[in-house]
Amino acid sequence: MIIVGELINASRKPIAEAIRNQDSEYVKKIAREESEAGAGYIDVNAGIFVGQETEYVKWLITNIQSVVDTPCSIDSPDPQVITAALSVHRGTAMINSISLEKERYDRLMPVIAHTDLKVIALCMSDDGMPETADDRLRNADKLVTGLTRNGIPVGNIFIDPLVQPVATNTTYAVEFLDAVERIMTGYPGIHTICGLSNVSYGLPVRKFINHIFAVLAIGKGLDALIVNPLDAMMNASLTTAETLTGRDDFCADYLQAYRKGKFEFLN
Ligand code: THG
Repeated sequence: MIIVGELINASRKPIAEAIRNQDSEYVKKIAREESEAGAGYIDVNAGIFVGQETEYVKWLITNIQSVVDTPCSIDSPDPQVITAALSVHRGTAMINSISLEKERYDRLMPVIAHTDLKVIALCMSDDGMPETADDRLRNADKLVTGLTRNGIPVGNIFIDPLVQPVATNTTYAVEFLDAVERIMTGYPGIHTICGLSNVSYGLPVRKFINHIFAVLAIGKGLDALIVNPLDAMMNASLTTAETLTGRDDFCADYLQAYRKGKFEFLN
């Protein structure tokens, strides 16, 4: 499982505060913690700061990269922010994200074409969010075709089918899960990724719903997640789900997690 650590997001109060106060020590501490907990990428999002997003994303990346080698996932809908962020990022970043929205697609594609960047591609277009698995597959197919034609190898593409709240429409979770399965079988070597919090929007005990949903998605082949890498229960669930779905030879990862005390919180 490829983990993208979600904590350096200005929609979280402590990060917004740290940015406002230019508290680089706090940002570095969270980056170290996410990296040590096993994040393969550190998501960086300053989207709430309209007009200063570019400046703050660059500041965050520079601070993160002063303490860890883990590459960043540059999380912005704005191709100009992503371009500026890439100018300070060293190593191979993840782009979060491209979509079929025309302006975003046309402005971002030339920036990422023929690079070895990892690219998250959202299954949405100017027609809006996808509802059904068929909507997601139609969008995924256009994205894979466009990205590969622009020299992005399929193995560097992370399709985000987009999670919708199950409280809004009880078909939403199933349609998402079906899409994951069809994308993973239809495009060998591709990755699928998502955030989890939208699925539980409007329901109580959200964290529990998010955990179960992650496990179900792993059952369909999901191989990357934008999550809090410090969440012990989530980590235990993810490791175990991978073991139970045939992705852990000799149960080696499960046993290693056990030896490292990752299941002790259950005692
Ligand atoms: N897909 C893609 N990118 C995304 C999302 C997605 N980026 C943003 C978001 N969704 C994923 N990132 C976050 C970041 C913070 C939170 C949720 C999603 C959040 N955290 C809680 C908090 O801080 O209160 C809880 C964190 C915790 O468990 O401790 O709200 O879907 N491509």
